[in-house]
Amino acid sequence: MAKQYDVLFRLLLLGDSGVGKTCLLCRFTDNEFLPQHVSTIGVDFKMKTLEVDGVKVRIQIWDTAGQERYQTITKQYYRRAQGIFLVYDITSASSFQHIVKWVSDVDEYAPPTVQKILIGNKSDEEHRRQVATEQGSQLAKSYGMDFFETSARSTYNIKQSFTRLTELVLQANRMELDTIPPSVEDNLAVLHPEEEEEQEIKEEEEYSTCSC
Ligand SMILES: Nc1nc2c(ncn2[C@@H]2O[C@H](COP(=O)(O)OP(=O)(O)OP(=O)(O)O)[C@@H](O)[C@H]2O)c(=O)[nH]1
Ligand SMILES: [Mg+2]
Repeated sequence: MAKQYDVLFRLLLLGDSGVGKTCLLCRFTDNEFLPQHVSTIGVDFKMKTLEVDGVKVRIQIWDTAGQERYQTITKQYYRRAQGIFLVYDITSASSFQHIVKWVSDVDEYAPPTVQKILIGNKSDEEHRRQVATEQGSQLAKSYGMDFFETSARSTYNIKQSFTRLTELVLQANRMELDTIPPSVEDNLAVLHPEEEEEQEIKEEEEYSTCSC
């Protein structure tokens, strides 16, 4: 049967509890918004296929719990990520200050080639803003990352930010993809074979707790 995608990448959502990681993911994959905060337990994931630069990219997006007590579990997922969203909440100065700590965990546990972007979520809550857009863009610049303010509630910049991180991961892996001979069956997906993906999903499903 023809493969529905060319390549599979894993993206990870990190940031303090309550910044809106689960809502960003549910908005992107299912176009839904959850008004209540149901804390993620451990990790959860969702899949979506995007077409970027003519390549069909299947993305497996891992949503992690921001709560401290799950961090032993969530850190085990860093090493297999090719792209990471570092998320803070524009109405929470502490969630912004903690980005430094999230970045240092990523430096310690994720592969050095991992692509990162900074997200300031809840941009619809302008009246409660504690972090200026300029502060977010300066911090992103200091880390050499792209920066987006988003709103899972209004959908602002949701598709753009997921597409941008996917593009960055694709660019970072492009050389590897281009060196695979076109005659190889299912050529691009050879980087991350489907069998491996299915096996891993089975193993990982025991953690799946999505509430949307
Ligand atoms: N106004 C507004 N509220 C949002 C937005 N995104 C999320 N929220 C709200 O923020 C709260 C927390 O959202 P979650 O997505 O559950 O947060 P989380 O980062 O996944 O939290 P943990 O799973 O505990 O790490 C919920 O009440 C959401 O409705 C947004 O863009 N705008
Ligand atoms: Mg969550």
